[in-house]
Amino acid sequence: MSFDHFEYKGVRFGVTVHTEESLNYAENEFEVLDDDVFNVTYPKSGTNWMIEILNLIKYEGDTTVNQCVPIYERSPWYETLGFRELQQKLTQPRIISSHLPQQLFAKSFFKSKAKIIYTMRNPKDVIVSLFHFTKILYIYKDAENFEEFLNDFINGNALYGSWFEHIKGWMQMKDDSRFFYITYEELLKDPRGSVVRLCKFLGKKLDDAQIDSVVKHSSFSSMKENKMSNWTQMPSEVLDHTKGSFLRKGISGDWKNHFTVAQNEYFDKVYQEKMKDLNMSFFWEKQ
Ligand code: PPS
Repeated sequence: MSFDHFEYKGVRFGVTVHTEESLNYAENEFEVLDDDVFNVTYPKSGTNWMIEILNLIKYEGDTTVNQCVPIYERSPWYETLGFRELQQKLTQPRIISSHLPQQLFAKSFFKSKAKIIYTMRNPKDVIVSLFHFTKILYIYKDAENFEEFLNDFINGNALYGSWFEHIKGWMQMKDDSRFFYITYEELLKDPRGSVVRLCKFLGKKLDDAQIDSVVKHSSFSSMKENKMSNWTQMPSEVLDHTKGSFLRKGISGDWKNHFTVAQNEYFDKVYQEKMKDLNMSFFWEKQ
């Protein structure tokens, strides 16, 4: 997976998306507020879905903000260039996105009462989603074949580094009361139950109609129709809308249409090896 990159503390970042300075700001200077809510993910794991859900919860099911502010401005990624300007427009409680691995996260978070919601997705579907995304996002060079792409992913040669290290790093916080983790697959299987659990974690009391509204307006079809959520407002120099959509399929298991039997077996072997020291099992391991 080829993109102009530099390394910050051993992790790959994208030239024009990040700088050494923006990452240093995120890690060492950014002041976390006690009521901040962080939406943290490895890329292509459901970040935008969670932005939509969390903002709808914040506004108790009211869709006004979700329909007039672009999703990437509602909850910007605080490690990226341009965040400082967008930050001025955020209202409390701020909902802030990040793809940073745990070891590079804001130091001030660890002294705060702020909360993190960490969303994970079957890595095979992450690979497929990312593979298609590289065809439309300007920072990526011409898409390689899937085999090379898979090997880059496995070796951590990706924007924001290794998926395996990301999961293992963040799972160190799994028992922290400020940390909530969920999977993309759980969101798909039980969107209402997931929203109820999120409200509980956030201390938000929504009635049934408000919860219904959150679920309805964060569905794949609603987001795909909402021009403030479907990334169609992003200039074509950044996202080539002729080659695909940001909201592509929104399903679980699309990897079965991309992996060969041999690639799948190889990935399972690597997965077991790399994840063996994490004493957790995930829904997707049984698929
Ligand atoms: S990014 O670029 O890292 O911020 O992308 P991210 O938002 O994490 O992931 C994009 C994938 O999430 C899918 N998506 C959804 N799936 C189901 N329901 C809803 N509401 C939803 N919103 C976004 C999106 O389609 C991408 O997955 P793929 O598999 O490519 O369709």
